Order: sequence, then C-alpha cells, then structure tokens
Amino acid sequence: DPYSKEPIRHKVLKINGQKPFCAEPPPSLLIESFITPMETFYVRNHLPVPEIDLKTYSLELAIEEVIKKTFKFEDIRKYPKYTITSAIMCGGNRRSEMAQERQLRGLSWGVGAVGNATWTGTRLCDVLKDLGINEDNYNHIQFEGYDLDPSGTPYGASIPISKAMDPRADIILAYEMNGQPIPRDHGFPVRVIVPGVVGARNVKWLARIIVSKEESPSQWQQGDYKGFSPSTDWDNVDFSKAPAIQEMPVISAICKPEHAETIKVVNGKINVKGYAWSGGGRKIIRVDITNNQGKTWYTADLNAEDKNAKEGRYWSWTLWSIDLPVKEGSKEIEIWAKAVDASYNVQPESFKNIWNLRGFVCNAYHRVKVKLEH
Ligand code: MTE
Ligand code: MO
Repeated sequence: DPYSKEPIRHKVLKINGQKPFCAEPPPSLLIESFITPMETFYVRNHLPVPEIDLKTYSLELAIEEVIKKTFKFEDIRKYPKYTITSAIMCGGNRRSEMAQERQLRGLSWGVGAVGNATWTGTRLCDVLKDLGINEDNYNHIQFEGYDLDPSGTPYGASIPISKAMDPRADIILAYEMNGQPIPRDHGFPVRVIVPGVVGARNVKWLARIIVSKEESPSQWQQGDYKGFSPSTDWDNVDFSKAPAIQEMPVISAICKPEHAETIKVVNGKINVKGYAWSGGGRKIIRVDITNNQGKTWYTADLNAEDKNAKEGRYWSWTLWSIDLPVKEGSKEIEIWAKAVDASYNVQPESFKNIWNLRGFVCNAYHRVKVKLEH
C-alpha cells in the first residue's frame, strides 16, 4: 500500500477522501483565529505523501529539458528570508453547494477548503534572477512535486512567467509555515506559495522548477482545474479549450452559525461570523449580510488583520462578524452573505448560471438556514 506511511492527522478534520487524504476543519473552528493552526489546516493531496529526508533533499532548476542547478535545502535557505501571510484555497472549496444545483464530479468540500497562514522562505523571483533568464524567451514556470502516481509521473502545475518573476507577486519557496518547519501534509520540506492563485498551483514537496515556453503538461494543469459553461457536459467538454484557473474570484462563507443549527436570540440579534477572500491580492472592502432575501442588507464588521499588506497585495483572508437583527418571534431565518473586493467584483447570486461539470470556483452567495430560540 503506497499509503502506508501517511502522517498522523488531527481528529477534528472532516475526511472527504482517505487515499489520497483530503480533509477540512469544521466551519466554526475554521474562523476561530486569523492564522489557521497547522494541525487543522485543510489537506488536499492527490497522491501518497512522499517521505523526504532533509539531508538528501534536492531541488532541481531547469530550463526546458536542461538542468541548470541542483539546490540542497541549505542552498535555498542562503537567500534572503521573507515572510508573508497568505490564504490558500482549493478550487473546489464550497463544491457541495454547487453539487446541490446539479450533479457534478469532484470531492464534496464544504466551506473549509481554505486556510490562512504565514509562509517563510526564499522568493522565487530571486532564484529565477540568478538563473539569468530573459523573460521574453519563455512563458511559464512549471513546478513538480516528489509525489508520484503509479506510473511514476509527479504532481505538477505551472504559473505564467510574468507572475513568477514579479517581486510584487510575493511568491515564496516556503520552508516554514506559521514559523515551524512545514508539516509533511503541507509539503515538507519546501513548497511554493503563489498568493492569490488557486491552491492547485501551490505545489508541495517541491522537486523541480522548470522554465519553459509551455505550461505544465500535468493532468492537473491540462485536464482539470478549469471552468466551463453550465451547458458543457462530459459528452462535449474539451479541456484544451479553457485556460487553467489561476487567480481566484471573490468569495465568502458564513461559518457561525452553521446550517440547521439552533441559536439563541440576544437583544433581538444573533451573532454571525465568517470569512471572505479574493484572489490576485484584491482586498475585501465590504461584506453584506441579509436576513430577508436581500430586501435589507447589513454591512459586517471586517477584521482585516494583515496591517502590513500593500495595495494590491492583500493575500490574507478577511474575517467578519455582525450582530444581525432578527424579526421578533420568528422561528427560522435564512442568512445570505456576499463579499465585494477592491475591484468592486461581487459574488454571483446563485449557482444556477455558474455551475460547471467539475465544480470549480463555487463562489455564489453563501446561504444558511438556522432555527431561532427566543
Ligand atoms: N502539490 C503536490 N505536490 N501534490 C498535490 O496533490 N495538491 C494541490 C496543492 N499542491 C497538491 C499540491 C491542491 S489541489 C491544493 S488545494 C493545495 O495543494 C492544498 O494544500 P494543503 O494540503 O497544504 O492545504
Ligand atoms: Mo485543490
């Protein structure tokens, strides 16, 4: 069994897939702190977790097929050390809600396929600068992991070279998560963090960085993590016709109370909490909450703690909270949330017209129904 040497995981994680391991924390726990603890950070593996010895670990840097450098762990650490705070979100986060609209294929994620952590390491742009490449001659930076499928093919993904070489993109070859060595499930000893970009490009257990004219040939770049129209089905889908998902759109979720929970009304109000995030470094500027299908909108208090983030480089999530008024004597309430980002992008109202066959970018208004106790 290639899965016999998996790490031990926290009991609180809700398991969506055992082999490969995929799991998320419960919503109320998810938003308890601005920085997500490593133990309860969601895990999305596609293959068995590789066993890597720091002493023999190496990272290859290649231009097309030619290996130019081989770094040991210490070589990576010689570069100036940077720390950023960034959320990572799976492209399938909140897929279970889209699946209720119409059947689709993919793991049934709730709202917990996201986490916010500090990442410390070497900037990708510094390493690429040392390779002496001319950005005009290439188009993509590919990443390969040490995790292999049964045929020996590694997990892989790529990002555009313009993004990879931009110091303002804050892309980190991270060797620490929340100030500790990166745990095995999250990419020990080195993973790439591409802030504001879909989780799938944040390759763990980094084995190889390839400067190329082409995108990563991997299944996860070419034949997955792409979006389509609601009328595209498995009979007519052509994955070569859609671009790979990179930056994520604006999204939010209500995490407390959870759907179907019973909660106590205090002074005519209930406390509602959640997160909001947008890709591409676009800060969350507002979160709107309604208790009556949008006839009245209330603005939530934002708790955007990443005070050091510069304009256009807000990679963290934003936690929000509101004391929402409820109608006197009402037994049930449906709460909706929608977020607005710095470009005034707003979430779509429903899943109907954004449904796609693989269930990616599930960012419609989040809706929960709760029972009230007066
Ligand atoms: N990197 C490797 N090598 N193998 C993987 O399976 N999964 C990707 C990405 N990087 C993956 C990977 C996906 S789809 C996501 S959403 C994130 O890692 C999840 O990161 P996490 O498990 O640290 O939360
Ligand atoms: Mo993912």
